[in-house]
Amino acid sequence: MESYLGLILVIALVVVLTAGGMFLLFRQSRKAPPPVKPPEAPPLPPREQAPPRGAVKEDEATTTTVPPPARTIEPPVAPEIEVPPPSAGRMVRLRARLARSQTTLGKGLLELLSRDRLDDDVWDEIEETLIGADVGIAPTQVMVEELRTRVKVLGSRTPEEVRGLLKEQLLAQIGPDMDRTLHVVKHGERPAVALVVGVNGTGKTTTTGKLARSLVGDGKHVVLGAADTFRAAAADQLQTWGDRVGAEVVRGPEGGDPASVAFDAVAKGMEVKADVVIVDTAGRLHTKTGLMDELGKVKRVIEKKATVDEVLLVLDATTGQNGMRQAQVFAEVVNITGIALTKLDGTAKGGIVISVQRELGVPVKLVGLGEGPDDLAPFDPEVFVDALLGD
Ligand SMILES: Nc1nc2c(ncn2[C@@H]2O[C@H](COP(=O)(O)OP(=O)(O)OP(=O)(O)O)[C@@H](O)[C@H]2O)c(=O)[nH]1
Ligand SMILES: [Mg+2]
Repeated sequence: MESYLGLILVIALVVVLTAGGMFLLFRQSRKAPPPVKPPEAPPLPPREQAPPRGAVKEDEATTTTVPPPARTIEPPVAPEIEVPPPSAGRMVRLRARLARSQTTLGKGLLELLSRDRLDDDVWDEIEETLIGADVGIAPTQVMVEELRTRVKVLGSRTPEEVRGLLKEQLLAQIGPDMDRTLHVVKHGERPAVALVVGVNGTGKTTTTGKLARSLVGDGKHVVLGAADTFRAAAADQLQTWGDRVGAEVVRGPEGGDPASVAFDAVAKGMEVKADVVIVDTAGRLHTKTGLMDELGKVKRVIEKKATVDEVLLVLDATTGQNGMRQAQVFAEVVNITGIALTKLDGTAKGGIVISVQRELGVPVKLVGLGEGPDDLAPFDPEVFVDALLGD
């Protein structure tokens, strides 16, 4: 009996131990495994700050920078002052842009005029090419008439003769003798003043900035006036241009009086004995008449203090006849002294140089040939025609 009891006790002990062990095991398996901590991601390399909106692109080929560009923005450094290249020889540097965009005009005409037989159909095509490139109807007729006479006299033509003929006729229409100098020479102690006008989007602010660079490159002390108070971004855009070349920018509150900003800019120019003050204006206001009234006022207010030496009308070469009509409206309000023809790199209608001068009776003084900071050149008719026709 006693041995039975012992056996039962042993069995009970075994059962209790087995059950306890299984219970522990079961609890263990129901517990979620401890979360595995992912390895720490390596810290991201410090990123360079994105350039501000409307900031200009670097043209490394032509711009020297002092001091060498900083890689990061920390710690904050003073804005770099660039040393832009001078204005001379710019059009030669940019002629490839013209040659590329004006192939229809130049090469097209060369090909047509080189044909053995120049019948009426060919002359019609020549006429269409000129009109299609915005040369304008009257100048086209003069050119075609001249070319017909000259070709008759010549008889058979060598490629050199055809090229010479075209060059001569295009140059005659462009007016190689027009005075294209920018009036930016100071009057004793008083700075010269240039006013930049035009409809919105034509490239006024960009041209003002590029011109400031180019004048700084020519050794002039420039002050800029941000008289486009229509939107705050306009003054910021000009400020970016000014900062890059160390040109002071005079600005006013958004929605403020543009004439008063222009006046202050001229006053600042006089105070710091600048050579040139360039005033950028708005391309739009709430009403069209308002804009024209405002421009007239800006000019009159400046004239209380200084002479407005140059009124540059900025015209977008891609807008053709439409742009020309707008130009007329400006010409009636302010006495335009020169045209800055922008975006010539983006249109095949280079003939607008001829028609706009004819319509407004004012020379093209500057041409915009790209969005780069140094893509503005003093207009040189000879280089222009050579670029159209190729060497
Ligand atoms: N391809 C090319 N683009 C140009 C040229 N000139 C200006 N632009 C571009 O035209 C656009 C408009 O230029 P802005 O200078 O802001 O024009 P704006 O006349 O001041 O415009 P608003 O202030 O709105 O009246 C910008 O994207 C410029 O980069 C040029 O010669 N060639
Ligand atoms: Mg602008």
